[in-house]
Amino acid sequence: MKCFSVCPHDCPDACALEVEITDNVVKRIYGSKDHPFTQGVICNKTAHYKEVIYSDKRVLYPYKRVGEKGTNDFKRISWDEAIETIVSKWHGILKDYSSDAILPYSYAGTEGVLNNASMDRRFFNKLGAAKLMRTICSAAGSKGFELAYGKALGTNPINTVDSKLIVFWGVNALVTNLHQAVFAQKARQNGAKIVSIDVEKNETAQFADEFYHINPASDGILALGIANIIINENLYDSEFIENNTYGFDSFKELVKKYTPHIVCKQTGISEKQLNKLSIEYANTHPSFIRIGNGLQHHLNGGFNTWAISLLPALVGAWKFKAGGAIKSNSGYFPINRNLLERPDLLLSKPKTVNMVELGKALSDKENPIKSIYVYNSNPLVVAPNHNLVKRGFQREDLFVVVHERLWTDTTMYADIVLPATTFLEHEDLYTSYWHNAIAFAQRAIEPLGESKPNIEVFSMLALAFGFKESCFKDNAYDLASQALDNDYFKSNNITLNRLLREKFIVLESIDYPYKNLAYTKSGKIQFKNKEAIDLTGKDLPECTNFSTSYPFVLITPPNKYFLNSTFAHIEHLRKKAQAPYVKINPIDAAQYGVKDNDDVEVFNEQGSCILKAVVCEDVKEGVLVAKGLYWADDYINKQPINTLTSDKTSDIGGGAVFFSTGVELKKL
Ligand SMILES: Nc1nc2c(c(=O)[nH]1)N[C@H]1C(S)=C(S)[C@@H](COP(=O)(O)OP(=O)(O)OC[C@H]3O[C@@H](n4cnc5c(=O)[nH]c(N)nc54)[C@H](O)[C@@H]3O)O[C@H]1N2
Ligand SMILES: Nc1nc2c(c(=O)[nH]1)N[C@H]1C(S)=C(S)[C@@H](COP(=O)(O)OP(=O)(O)OC[C@H]3O[C@@H](n4cnc5c(=O)[nH]c(N)nc54)[C@H](O)[C@@H]3O)O[C@H]1N2
Ligand SMILES: [Mo]
Repeated sequence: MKCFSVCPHDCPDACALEVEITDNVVKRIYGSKDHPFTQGVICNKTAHYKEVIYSDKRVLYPYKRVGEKGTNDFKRISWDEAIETIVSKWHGILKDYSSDAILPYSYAGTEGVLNNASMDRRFFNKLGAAKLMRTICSAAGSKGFELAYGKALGTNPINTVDSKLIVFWGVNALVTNLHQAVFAQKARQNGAKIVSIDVEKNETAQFADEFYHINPASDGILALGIANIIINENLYDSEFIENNTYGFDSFKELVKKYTPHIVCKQTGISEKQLNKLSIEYANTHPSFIRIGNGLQHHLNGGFNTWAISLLPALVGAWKFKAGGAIKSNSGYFPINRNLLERPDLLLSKPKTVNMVELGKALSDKENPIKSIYVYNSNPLVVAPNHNLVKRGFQREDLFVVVHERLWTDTTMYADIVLPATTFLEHEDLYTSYWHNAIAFAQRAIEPLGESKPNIEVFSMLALAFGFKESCFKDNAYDLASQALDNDYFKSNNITLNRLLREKFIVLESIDYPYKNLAYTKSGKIQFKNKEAIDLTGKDLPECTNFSTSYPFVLITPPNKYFLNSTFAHIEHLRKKAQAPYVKINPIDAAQYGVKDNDDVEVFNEQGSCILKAVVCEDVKEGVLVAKGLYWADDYINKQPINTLTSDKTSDIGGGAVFFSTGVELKKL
């Protein structure tokens, strides 16, 4: 039997899948050929998803902890006992503390709209639990792009095959947005040039025609330097600017400060390269910039993104179907979040917790968190400042519930572990933050063991708490209909029934998202925005860099063979990814007496991590690159890479700043 599904992973491509099933067992997974974005191609990770479903690390039943935290000593229990234990513990907390002493913690283990955010939000709203700010991925850049455009919407990627200049800026597309790289390759066959701007000579840099090796977090400065040259050379599109933007005169003044001399010193890019890039960008149409997470995961990530995202407005790239930029395209899908999440059920004003600061929140003694409920995330691997997070989870007085597909570094600290279905065992509605196709996938196989989807578990908890609202009885089909319940989907005749018949529907293409329109308060693209004053004291994207007292900046981007911490338990993928390593420039290596394949200790005030040295020119002096996200056991000293990363937050948006991490190095 063949079954349609959609890859649920936190990845822009949201691939449509064909799944071969025999006797309720998944045999093979491949990319759907009919889907205009997937085109029959999927990555080497999802192709191995079978190994997640049938892994011996799968959690198949509810368990309670019987030994010490962290020792993996659990006893199987029934669902009834699990739910009763949670409800009785939480009633105790409600009595002795307050409802916001209970913290939900989730991110994007599944991007399925329903199992990502629907029944869980209803439940925690009604309970009055603490509000989690879900900032770990792209909050800084989202806010930066929004300051300019008001909405997470950019170029339709299908149009980029006709672009003539494609800039991969702080994005390792070959690894993290594969189908955008496929489109870029088509564009190149049609005469386009591909540029990569990155701190590492990574897979995408090698694929590109030209590579700009930039110093970490100096991207905003580069963007303003490019703007300065384009304005000085009179190569900007004054007509487009006049008709579509706000605040250009102030911006023009601002960029005067970003002289080639200053910009080259800060970015490490030569004057010749800077000139070439600026002139080519201004003169080549249509041009398209894919703005990645690399430049956002920094202390100045919001302003970096704001500055870069103004370049297409400066040169009028939005006048072309194949021109513009993509930071995120989630704005394509006006899902009815109010109906799904029911914010009206929240009657109190609970405290908010920024997920980047999880460790700090768990060590707050004045307003203590007494219980955490983790789902769709693996915080003991993915959260910054790992040791502080771990100390929090080790607290004897913290009641920890983890709903998981697998036994992970996080389940180790759970009091109650609940078994979760994989995406092929439940229904969900799928969108994308890159393309414009919506889909509904039915379950392909029956749930393994006693595993249950998120939606069902939160329904059970609501029932056990005696919540009377009928919305707590909704199933995935009810929820999907509610998600599509608004004028946009109605007038486009996009219904659940149609999705069940057709599998996926490509929404109408928005070909010129910012010609004569922007979603900001002024209705214009904003070179200047008063809203930024409250956040930073500045109303223009005045970019600076951060400094560190350590000799190295450590960059820890994702790995080709894993998806964040997912897939990192699969033996042959780990082998391909190699033992956790750190790339170091030959000049630094010589200074520290480090040779290829040496064990080195990378450390800072938060802790230390032992890695294998790879001496190469992929990184500049003063920069180290260590790819993640392996689980703790894969490191010689059992300290995962996030031991070192910063839990500070970005200039705007409260975003994660994983890559603004200072470290020192020692040869072992
Ligand atoms: N294979 C795979 N694919 C994934 C993921 C995965 O874990 N594995 N994760 C998914 C998720 S959740 C996300 S958010 C996306 C992220 O995917 P991307 O948007 O590609 O972001 P990153 O891979 O974090 O960083 C991209 C590049 O930016 C570089 N970089 C770091 N700092 C800077 C800087 O200051 N300036 C510049 N110009 N470059 C810098 C990094 O070295 C890296 O090469 O990928 C998704 N896709
Ligand atoms: N050092 C460093 N750290 C990073 C990053 C980095 O670049 N460098 N990237 C950051 C980014 S961009 C992101 S987005 C985060 C990602 O952080 P997470 O969202 O935590 O991502 P994963 O590691 O994939 O963990 C997801 C977990 O959810 C579980 N899961 C999957 N489906 C379901 C389900 O249906 N129900 C339940 N209950 N559980 C499910 C999976 O088994 C898995 O353990 O990591 C961040 N951490
Ligand atoms: Mo992410």
